[in-house]
Amino acid sequence: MKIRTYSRVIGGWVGLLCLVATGGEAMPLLSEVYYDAPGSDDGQVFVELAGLPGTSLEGYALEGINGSNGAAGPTILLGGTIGSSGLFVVADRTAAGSTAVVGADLLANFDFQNGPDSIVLRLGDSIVDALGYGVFSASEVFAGEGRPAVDAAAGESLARRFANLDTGDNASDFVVLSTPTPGTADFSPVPEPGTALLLGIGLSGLALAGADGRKRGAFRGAAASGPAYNAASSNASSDARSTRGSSGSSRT
Ligand SMILES: [Ca+2]
Ligand SMILES: [Ca+2]
Ligand SMILES: [Ca+2]
Repeated sequence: MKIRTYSRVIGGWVGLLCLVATGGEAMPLLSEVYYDAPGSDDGQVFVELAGLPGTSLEGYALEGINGSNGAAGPTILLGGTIGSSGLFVVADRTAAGSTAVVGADLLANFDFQNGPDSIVLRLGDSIVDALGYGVFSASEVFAGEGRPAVDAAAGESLARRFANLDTGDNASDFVVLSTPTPGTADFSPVPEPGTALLLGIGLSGLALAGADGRKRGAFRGAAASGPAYNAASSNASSDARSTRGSSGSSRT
């Protein structure tokens, strides 16, 4: 079972490598971001990365990009190694040095803004992955990929839809989770090339990802049942967020 799971992990990352071709090795990706807890965000919010177990995060950094003016910050310098789960959780710490985020791998003092804003994952000066969320006006700065993801409501997170797939379009790659899941993930099966879902989200690179016959790319061999993604919630949030986006960003 474990061997099979591992082969899935490797297979998934081989597919990803073909898709993103970032230069010789599979990079970690943003897996989930939780930037707006109900009420205060202090010690509540987190960013989850996904990558090959054993990947060192030395030299990587997470950085917010302010949607209203493009300013960078906060910047979190990463360290440590992605564990056997394939996930790594960076959690906000309180002034007292603790966090409410269960299973945090690294604590830092940060609070990414409620949208429209962006979060980037850098290796040195190179951007490895980026997620912009919310409704950006013409004068606001989108530093994500493709189209922005929706802006999750307070208490909800944005999570990558497919474990081994980064299409470069945040709106396609991220969905809203009604319940954030730091340290765990239940990725959707990657659809077959030519399916309605595939065509609907424009994942032209899927033929590469599925070329070895593996349809599922969960790092952790998660159960094949449907994910906990809340599509209804996502739609509702989309409606509410237009209003919020136009009122500007805030940190709480
Ligand atoms: Ca990406
Ligand atoms: Ca998660
Ligand atoms: Ca909040």
